[in-house]
Amino acid sequence: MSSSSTSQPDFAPNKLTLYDNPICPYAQRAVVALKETNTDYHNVYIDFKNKPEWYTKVINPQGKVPALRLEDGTILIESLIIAEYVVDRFDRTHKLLPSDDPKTRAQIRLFTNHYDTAISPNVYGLLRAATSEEQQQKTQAILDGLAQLNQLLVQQSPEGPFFLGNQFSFAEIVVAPLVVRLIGIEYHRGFKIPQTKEYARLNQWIKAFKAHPSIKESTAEDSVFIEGFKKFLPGYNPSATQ
Ligand SMILES: N[C@@H](CCC(=O)N[C@@H](CS)C(=O)NCC(=O)O)C(=O)O
Repeated sequence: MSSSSTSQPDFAPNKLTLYDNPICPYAQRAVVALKETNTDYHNVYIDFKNKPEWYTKVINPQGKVPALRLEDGTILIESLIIAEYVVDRFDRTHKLLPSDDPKTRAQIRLFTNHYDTAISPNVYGLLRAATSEEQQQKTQAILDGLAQLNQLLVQQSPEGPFFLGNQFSFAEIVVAPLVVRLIGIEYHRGFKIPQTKEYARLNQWIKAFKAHPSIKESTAEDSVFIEGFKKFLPGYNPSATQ
């Protein structure tokens, strides 16, 4: 992985360049899509505490990762757009986001959309919650959201282990990077997914994708997420933790 500390934009002229930071679940979506499709790319690490000026000027005005620079200089931002682009262009099996099966594509999107709208905001809400009442309420919302996720998994494939049964797909590319970061709320808020029937298919699914090479190879150590989530906690003081 190359460094981002030079004054000129870092990119590879003849191949894809991914601007990345392993702490970020959205950047991991892009990494997993690239790995799943065996796509060669140049990886540029963006240090959030020392972000190069060229990044916001030339690559992504929002200053966020991921961003993907194409061979012709086109810049793509937003993880869902990048992951879909990579899969559409490079997945020769057409199985990650089945191009000939609109219903399955829609079901994958319902699944990813459920996580992004009903679960993720409550995960950040739980970290930010200042009172135990608010923490309980957010914990319950996450549990409800995960129970529904379990149901979506059961409806799609009762056997599993992946959303589409034996086939790893865009559903895991998008959602697994967020689920592996639940260690942050486990550590900071004592949150645990229950080992009960209501969550059995979910637990089976998590175990399967954690062992899957593209997820395993692209997931940072738990300590990275635990440290990274500290900034959401009430009363966070960056100078006290450095
Ligand atoms: N909606 C964006 C979200 C990307 C995002 O929030 N990235 C964060 C890290 S997870 C970021 O780059 N933050 C920049 C910073 O903290 O300076 C996507 O899906 O790509």
